[in-house]
Amino acid sequence: MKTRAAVAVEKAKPLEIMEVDLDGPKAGEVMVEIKATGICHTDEFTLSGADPEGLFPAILGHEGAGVVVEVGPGVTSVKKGDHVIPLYTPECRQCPSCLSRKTNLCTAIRATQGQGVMPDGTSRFSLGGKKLHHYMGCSTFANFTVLPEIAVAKIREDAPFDKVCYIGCGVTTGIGAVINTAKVEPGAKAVVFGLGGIGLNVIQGLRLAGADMIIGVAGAGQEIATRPFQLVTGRTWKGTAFGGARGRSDVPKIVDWYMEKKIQIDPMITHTLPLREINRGFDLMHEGKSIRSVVVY
Ligand code: AHE
Ligand code: ZN
Repeated sequence: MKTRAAVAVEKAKPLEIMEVDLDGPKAGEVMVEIKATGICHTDEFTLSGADPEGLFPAILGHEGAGVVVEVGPGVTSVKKGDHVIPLYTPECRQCPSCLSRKTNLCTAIRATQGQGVMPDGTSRFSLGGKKLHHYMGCSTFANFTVLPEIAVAKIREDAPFDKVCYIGCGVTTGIGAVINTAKVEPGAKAVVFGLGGIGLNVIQGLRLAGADMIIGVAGAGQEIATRPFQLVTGRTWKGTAFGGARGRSDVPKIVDWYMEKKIQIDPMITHTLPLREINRGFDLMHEGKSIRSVVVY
């Protein structure tokens, strides 16, 4: 079939809106009609050419929400009509990483995902017979995309796509960094470096966790340093990917928190654009005028 998509034809060039070919889902895969997608700095990082895993031509985008329109053979956990959020960190519940319960970094399909292809080593996207790469296993800058079943989280049907798409990356990373990774306790004091699309979600995570004092500091690109003594005496530095969240298990709960008004999303979505204006979303990010731009199909 054909689908509209914003294609990253080569690095550091604006995305090009075009019709591309999309093959149907194979075994264990689902086709999703993407209804909305956020534009994240990681899309910009890859488009700029700085990402060591960046491949071109590709269909970028990893912060989406949509509806399952077709399932391939053997798919059991979702069905046509289900509302889903694509997961760049999947959750297979079978690989050594998932079974260890020590990490959210499922390794089931990480190798092929990094090569811009589906788990069978091929791409579902093409243009004039030539392969287009998938991106972060999601490619949400296409109106229709194909994902492995283990890389979609089924969510409630009353959640608005143009808001909960942000849970596909920024919201979950920020809140999860506090709850899952730092395990912040009530009464804690916290300093947040950088108040963009992630940092603001770290702050609302800290409020949820009951932090006493939250300090707003530093701009993007600045570095942190400390005396080794600080670490020697017990402090730790930690990184977090997707907020330590296990996507299929945790993302539906975060959608519930939004619907129950326990967390906010709307004030951080500063711009909503049609697909043909997606490059303006990148411009707004460069100019520091947006927190999150969301593209609606
Ligand atoms: N591909 C890059 C790294 C990009 C990166 O750090 N990705 C984050 C998600 S960013 C979301 O906006 C991540 O979770 N990575 C873990 C993973 O397994 O991809 C590189 O340096 O190669
Ligand atoms: Zn992101």
